[in-house]
Amino acid sequence: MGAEKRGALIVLEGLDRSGKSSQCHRLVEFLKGTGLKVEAWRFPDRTTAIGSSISAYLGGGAELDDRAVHLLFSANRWEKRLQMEKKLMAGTTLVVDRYSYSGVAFSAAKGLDLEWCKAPEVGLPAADLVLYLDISPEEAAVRGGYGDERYEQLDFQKKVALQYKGLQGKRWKIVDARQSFDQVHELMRETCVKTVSNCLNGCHHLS
Ligand code: T5A
Ligand code: NA
Repeated sequence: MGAEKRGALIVLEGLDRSGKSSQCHRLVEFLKGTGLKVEAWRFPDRTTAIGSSISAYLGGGAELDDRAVHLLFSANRWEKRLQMEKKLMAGTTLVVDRYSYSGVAFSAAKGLDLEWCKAPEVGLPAADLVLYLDISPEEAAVRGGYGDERYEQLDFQKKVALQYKGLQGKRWKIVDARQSFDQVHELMRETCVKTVSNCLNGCHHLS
């Protein structure tokens, strides 16, 4: 995509239980309230055939090779690519709960080669803004529902946190996710409004 006028691709990333889903919905409601066209998306999208295999794996009910799982997560994004691009080009902003960065961070934390992990993500729509909900693995672990799924283990989350650090780039904003629900939302608002406005005016720079 070039410098067309379009919606923004805003991604929320962070450790399990950092508050992504809660903040994603809150942010979408806020942006809608300003009159923008905006939708909440999430990956994995568990509603597709690929997504249901991922869900079975995450729930512990299926054993799969680590590389096969990695490619399933990536394929789950690719199967949504056309729809994502259409929405963005039509001026709709997408607030996405996890994206390629989760794919890379979680698989690399298992010990898979970083470049191998990144390769299948190349060519997917690029995020205009990545909001990283920053919380220590220890603090996330005491939050509700922790431990229900495969990756929700303290030692593993520490490795994921290290991988995320290595992925941070210039389109990232680090948000202190230890704050209250309302405070975290406040911290994200301004930069989101600015990003959406840049995209709608065609002032963004896509690689
Ligand atoms: N994965 C994902 C990969 O390995 N590769 C990939 O490519 C992708 C896309 C499932 C797993 O898949 C892995 C990563 C994950 O391990 P998921 O479906 O996004 O991914 O996981 P969920 O279990 O749905 O979500 P999370 O565990 O990541 O939680 P969230 O969305 O970060 O947190 P949220 O909003 O649900 O909140 C968690 C709890 O904390 C409380 C909430 O009330 C809730 O109880 N909370 C707060 N408490 C205090 N202060 C605050 N500010 C709070 N905000 C929320
Ligand atoms: Na979530």
